[in-house]
Amino acid sequence: SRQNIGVIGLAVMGKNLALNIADHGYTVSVFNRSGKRTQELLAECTTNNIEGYFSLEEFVQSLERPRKIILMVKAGSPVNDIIKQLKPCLTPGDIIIDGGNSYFADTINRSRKLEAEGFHYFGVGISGGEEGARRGPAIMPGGDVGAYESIGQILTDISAKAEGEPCCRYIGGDGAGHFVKMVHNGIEYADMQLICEAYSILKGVMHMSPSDLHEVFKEWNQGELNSYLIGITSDIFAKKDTDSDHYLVDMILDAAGQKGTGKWTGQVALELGIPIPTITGAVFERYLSSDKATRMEAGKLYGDCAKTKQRGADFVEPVRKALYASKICAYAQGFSLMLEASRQYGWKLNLSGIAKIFRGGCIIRAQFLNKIADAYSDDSELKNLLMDNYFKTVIENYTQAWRDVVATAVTSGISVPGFSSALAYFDSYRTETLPMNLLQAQRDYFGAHTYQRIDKEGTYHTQW
Ligand code: NBP
Repeated sequence: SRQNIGVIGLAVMGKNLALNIADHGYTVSVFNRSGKRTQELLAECTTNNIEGYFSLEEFVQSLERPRKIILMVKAGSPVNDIIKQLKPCLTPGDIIIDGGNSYFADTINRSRKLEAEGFHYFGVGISGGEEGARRGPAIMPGGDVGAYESIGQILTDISAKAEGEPCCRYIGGDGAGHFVKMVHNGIEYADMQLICEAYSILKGVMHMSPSDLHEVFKEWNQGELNSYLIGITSDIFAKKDTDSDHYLVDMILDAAGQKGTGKWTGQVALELGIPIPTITGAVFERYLSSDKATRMEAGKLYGDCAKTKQRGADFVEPVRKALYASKICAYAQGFSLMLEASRQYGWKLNLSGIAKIFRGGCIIRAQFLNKIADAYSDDSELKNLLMDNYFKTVIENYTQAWRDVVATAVTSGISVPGFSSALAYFDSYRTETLPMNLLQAQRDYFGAHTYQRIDKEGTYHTQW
């Protein structure tokens, strides 16, 4: 009998996903460009549910129809290469599923082409890294809703479960799944940056050691900040270096890497006209950090040009509040971006459902996603999370502490692009009268761009 599903690409993600699918009782055929990875997987696995193939044609022939083939290859041209090689072996109705981190616009193009040729194409965001792929990732499938019936059960079975619910649900047409995964990663950038700023402040103004910080984050993880990222941060602060008598975190070079999904989120936000300053700020801060040599030079040039404020133990709680309030703004930005993309691309995204998917398997999994899910299930047309009652109450209660923390950091010369951009986002968002009357006057002055008036209808131009 033929196999239920195929996986192409057996690096970290594909291999673990194949094992996960096999664990759930499905039979899986696997193929990799270089046979070595296939041999390794076959040698390593103990299940009878996996069959390895060394020819793409035989691999395709081994699958039941409609064929379901998951690609877990590097994003970009490898996906095009594989599709090109696969097509002659396929039959109309077969389903190609790209589970990698492809750019959503590429997915839209591939999807249109293949659907026109009679095939089905899914762009599926899969989050959770190696461990997620093996034990249950968050899964965001985008593609033809009819074809989803053939793959939905398998994807749901292998996904993470949060509070008993699968972290997988149909997201929308063509690029929707990859778009949502991209925004997930953008939010992840912001979330990580905000945690790093909390660390920077606590270290800077309270001289906390890694073991103090371990305790602080451990406690924070018991409350409303409870999340995977806060949990691993607490673990990280407890880890001693094996090559020195320091904590490992103190021995790690402060130059951040990235793979580009944060950058894409920023680019798309600029195109769609949605402000996400805390997310883009996090991307920029990684860029800034990566040139350590120049920062060292500038550090010598400017020396100590700010006087560090000293704060006592009662400053931990304001920092926690500032972190939570900033985090709310970062998520508000990411969800606003999805709302606008949903409108412009016609995806009809269910933002409550998406918040629920993020609760398990993925990097930003957190308690507070339940609050976001509630906000959008109470009002699916909600313009911004800041307009929701629960979040309004938190921000109102925390805003004084938040301002105090940002002011302390700024006075002390501690860079807090995340905390401060989130606060500025909130302040701009809630300000009825921004100084853009002046900006409109400037535009009209030098470019005759015209302006509108507050007291009467029409478009005006002045000879300044
Ligand atoms: P990589 O992104 O490192 O890709 C390696 C795989 O791509 C290998 O199987 C390789 O085959 C195959 N490949 C390449 Br490269 N070029 C190819 C081509 N022209 N034709 C056919 N196959 C080709 O693997 P990964 O880290 O497992 O990630 C897979 C996907 O999942 C990526 O899109 C990634 O962004 C995404 N993702 C990764 C993570 C993570 O934590 N790593 C998390 C979430 C999503 P070879 O063995 O013959 O070189």
